[in-house]
Amino acid sequence: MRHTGSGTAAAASRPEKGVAIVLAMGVAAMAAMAATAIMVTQSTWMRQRELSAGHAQAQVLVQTGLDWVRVVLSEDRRTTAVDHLGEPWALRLAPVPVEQGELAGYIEDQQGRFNLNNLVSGGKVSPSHLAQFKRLLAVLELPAELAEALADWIDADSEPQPLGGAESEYYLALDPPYLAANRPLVDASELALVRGFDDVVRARLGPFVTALPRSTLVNVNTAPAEVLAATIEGMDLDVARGLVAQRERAYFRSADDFISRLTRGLAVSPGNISVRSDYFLVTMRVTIGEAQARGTALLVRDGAAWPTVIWRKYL
Ligand SMILES: [Ca+2]
Ligand SMILES: [Ca+2]
Repeated sequence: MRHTGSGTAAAASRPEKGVAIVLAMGVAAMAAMAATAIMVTQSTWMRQRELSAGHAQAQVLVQTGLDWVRVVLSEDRRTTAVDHLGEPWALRLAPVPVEQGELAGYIEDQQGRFNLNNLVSGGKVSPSHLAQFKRLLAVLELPAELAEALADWIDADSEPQPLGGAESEYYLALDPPYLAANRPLVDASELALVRGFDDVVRARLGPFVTALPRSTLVNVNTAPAEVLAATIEGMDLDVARGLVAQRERAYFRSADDFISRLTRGLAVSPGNISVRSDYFLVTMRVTIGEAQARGTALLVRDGAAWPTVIWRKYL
C-alpha cells in the first residue's frame, strides 16, 4: 500500500518537478552565460585553495576587510552628502600587517564610470545614453558599432539596431551558439559574450565602464576626463581634463556647481550628473605566508542603510 501511495505521489509531482528542473536549468544557463569569466576564475581559485591551507584564513580576512569597508562607506554617507576623491574611502592605504601576512585593498566609486546598463531603460534603448556611449567609444578610438551591438544585447526585443546591431540571430550562428541576454548585464565581464568586444576592446574600455543593477547618474567628482567628455555633448577631452584639474583643487559641491563651471556653449542636463555615489567596487588582497587570496565585491549603500554586497568573487 505504502509503495503504491508513494508511487502515485511521485507521479503526481513529476510534471512539477520537470518544470522546476527546466527553470533551474534556465537560471543556470543564464548564470553561466553571464559569468563565464567569473566561474573560470572561481574554479581556479578553488583549486588553489585546496593546495594551500593558508587560503581559508586568507578568505576570512577578505571578509573581515569587506566588513571594514562597509563601516567606512556607511560612516561616509552619515557624515557627508558629497562624494569626491579626497575622502577617506578613496585613499589607497598601505597594506595592513596581519598575523604572518598583510591585508591590502582599495575602494573605487562605480558612478565615476559609464554604467553600461543605462543604455536600456524599461527594455528599450535610451537614445541619449547610446549617444553618450558612442562618444566614450570615440574618445577611446573604438568603433561606434560596439554601442549598437551592446544595446541589442541588453534591450528586450530581438530587432537588430539599424546601424550594426546584433541580436540572437547573430549569436545562434556561432559555435557554440547562444542567445542574446536581452536583459541588463550582471557584470561588465559579460561583455566578452557580445559581438566585437574582444580582449583588446575590453582592456581599453575596462577602466571607464561598469554594469550596475539600476540606472545611475555620473558622479562628476570621480569620473575620469574620458567619462566626462562622453557624458557632456560637445565637451572635448582637453576641456574635460581641465575640469578634472579644477576639482582636484576644489571638488564640485553640487550638480549646479559643476554646470556653473562649464565653459559657455556646453549644456548638460542635471538629470545626467550627480556629486554623490551609491555603488562601490572593493578589491582586497590578503597574503598569509605563501598563500594569497584576492577578492572583489560590488557594494551599494541605499539611503542610511548598511551597505549591502550585490556580488563578490574571488580571483
Ligand atoms: Ca535585444
Ligand atoms: Ca534590439
